[in-house]
Amino acid sequence: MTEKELEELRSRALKELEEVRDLRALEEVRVRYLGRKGLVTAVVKGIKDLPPEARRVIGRRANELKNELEDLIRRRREELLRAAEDQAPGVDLTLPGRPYELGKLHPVTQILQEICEIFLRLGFDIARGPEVETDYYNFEALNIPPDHPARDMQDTFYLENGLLLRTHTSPIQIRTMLSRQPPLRIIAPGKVYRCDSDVRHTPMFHQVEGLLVDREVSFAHLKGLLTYFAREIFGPRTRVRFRPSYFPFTEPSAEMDIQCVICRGRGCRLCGDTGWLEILGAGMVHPHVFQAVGYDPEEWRGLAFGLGVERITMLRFGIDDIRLFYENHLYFLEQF
Ligand code: 2NM
Repeated sequence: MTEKELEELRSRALKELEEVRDLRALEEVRVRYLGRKGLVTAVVKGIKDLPPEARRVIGRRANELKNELEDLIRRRREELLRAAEDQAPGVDLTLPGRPYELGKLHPVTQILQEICEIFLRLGFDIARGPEVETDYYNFEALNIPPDHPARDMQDTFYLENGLLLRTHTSPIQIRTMLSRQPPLRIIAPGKVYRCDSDVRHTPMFHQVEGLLVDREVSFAHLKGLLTYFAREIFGPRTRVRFRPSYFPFTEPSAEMDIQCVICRGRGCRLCGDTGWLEILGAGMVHPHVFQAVGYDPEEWRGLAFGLGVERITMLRFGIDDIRLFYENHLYFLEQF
């Protein structure tokens, strides 16, 4: 850096300052010359590397230029603020702007995505389907007979046209099996509806169901897959157990529990002193379901499972009231 170059830098800075018409442009000039990576700042920083005789002269001139520019910029800012005050009296242009807050994904959405990602990594495809369904896809094809309690008016929202709101995402599996040939690995995430509303139930909630169809699929695969899943969601040390259960669309059927996230198995209010919490239902696809979709039950085996996303989300985050998810209070939602 020579004295001449420094003089040129000064002329440029003065000219640019002259052309400034508003605070934003002024700030741009300030940053360009005096900012952390500014042109004058660079010169000042470089002084120590100059030969001793240049260091004295250039050093003094550079610091003079820095002080001069700081002074001019401060004066120009006051001038612009005064001019603005004249045009809009009473408006304080130095007030900071309104904070621009970022939104967040709903906790249920976060966990829904996390669940889907676990199964995507394992090679499952995501399948989707309509929320308005027919009796056939929602019940009949799933081996749920006409007199089954799950069909009760209490549980199902029936529409005037004979259609209904799906009560689980299983109709997606039925539609997928009808349109694709095995082997098959899918998960079906989505909203489901049940005519049920109290402290523990909301009329709409989210499910993820999974289905794997291949030639040699066993109950051991089901247990291994779901144990892996539980440890991905609740941590690698999570203990699980399987209990026999009943679903019309699977045989045999089971429910999986994890050791209580609060008392770790000792017994507390959350787990009803059992030490265990139910997190999903599962089983081997019933031959009647395969017959309904035209798969040969002698050739193909299927494992299937279904879980409630709100329930998993509550256990993961320690939320004790499902209604909090749908009241839209920011103080609740901002925490996740
Ligand atoms: C569950 C529990 C057990 C299930 C079965 C099927 C189908 F369509 F493949 F037969 N889909 N989902 C299933 C099995 C769902 O939810 C608690």
